[in-house]
Amino acid sequence: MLQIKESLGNIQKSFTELLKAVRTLADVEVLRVRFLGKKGELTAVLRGMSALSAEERPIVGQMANDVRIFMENALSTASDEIGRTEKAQLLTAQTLDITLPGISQPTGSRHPLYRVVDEICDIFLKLGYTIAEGPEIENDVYGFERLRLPEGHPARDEQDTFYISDKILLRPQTSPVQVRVMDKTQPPIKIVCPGKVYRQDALDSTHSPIFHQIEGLFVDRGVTMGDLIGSLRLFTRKLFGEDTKIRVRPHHFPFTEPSCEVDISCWGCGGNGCRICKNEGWIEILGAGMVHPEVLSWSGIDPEIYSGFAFGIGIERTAMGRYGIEDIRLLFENDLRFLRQFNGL
Ligand code: 2NL
Repeated sequence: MLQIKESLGNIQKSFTELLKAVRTLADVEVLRVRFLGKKGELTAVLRGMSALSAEERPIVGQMANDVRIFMENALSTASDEIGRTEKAQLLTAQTLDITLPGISQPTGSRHPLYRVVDEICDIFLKLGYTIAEGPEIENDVYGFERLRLPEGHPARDEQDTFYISDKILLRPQTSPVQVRVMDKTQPPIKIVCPGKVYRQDALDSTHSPIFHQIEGLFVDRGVTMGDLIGSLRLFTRKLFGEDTKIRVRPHHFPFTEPSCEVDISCWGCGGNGCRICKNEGWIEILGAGMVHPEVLSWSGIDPEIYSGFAFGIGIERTAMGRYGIEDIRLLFENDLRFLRQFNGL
């Protein structure tokens, strides 16, 4: 029994000595295995207990248990401390300089054309219109025939577009979208149709073979030219400012009767004449008219019951006027030096 007591004392002593040299969690684990493991020193001593008498056994057992608890506590304290130090070292090693400049994300901005599209659509949405869209590739029925532009009609030249085949073409205006809506819906119909349209125009500072348009259509009982003019006056005031006046001139479109062109008082001089309006005092802004009764009836809408007005606004021209852009090509070249000027606008 004395010998076992001595062994236990030696184990505790050498354990305490070795514990002082422990630096890492791995060191702690090595000690744990060496002293408390299945093949460890304490286990070896306990095996020798079989030689003890029944009286001695519980005493030595108690002592061995005390040594075990001592070592377990010492090991867990050591690993806690090492854990804390290692974490602290890691935190000092991985310093983060929050004063370094960040990696900046270049911000984009809405293209000036779509800025104008959004503004115009917003105005009509507030007037109870909804937005309708449709295909840019059309057949000649919706592209021309249904708008009273039969083959050989002189106005087809003016609107000459790009043909994919004899009968398939790129739409020269967004009217086909409106015809498609009228085909499917009975009045009241109140829509605006924004989108890309195509014409066989050579590119220069004021012409582009691809451009943007918004057309509007209002069909209901008793819609008059007065409603058209009132709506357009309200719209132009919202878009160009409350002082804006409009001038309505007679015109001709095959799809409307009567038809008109609408000018607004010049935003540069208010009507007195300046460089912007070429001394006219007025700037042409859109075309409009009362939907031709044939166009209504071909969509299954009875022109004896219903009437409607329609209008079309060119977006490029509006954006150029609004932002003082003098060459239409700037709107399509996507030169960042140009587009960045609209950042934050
Ligand atoms: C322009 C101005 C316009 C329309 C578009 C239209 C649409 C249908 C029926 C009747 Cl479905 N009209 N749209 C009307 C007048 C003018 O656009 O200068 N166009 C060549």
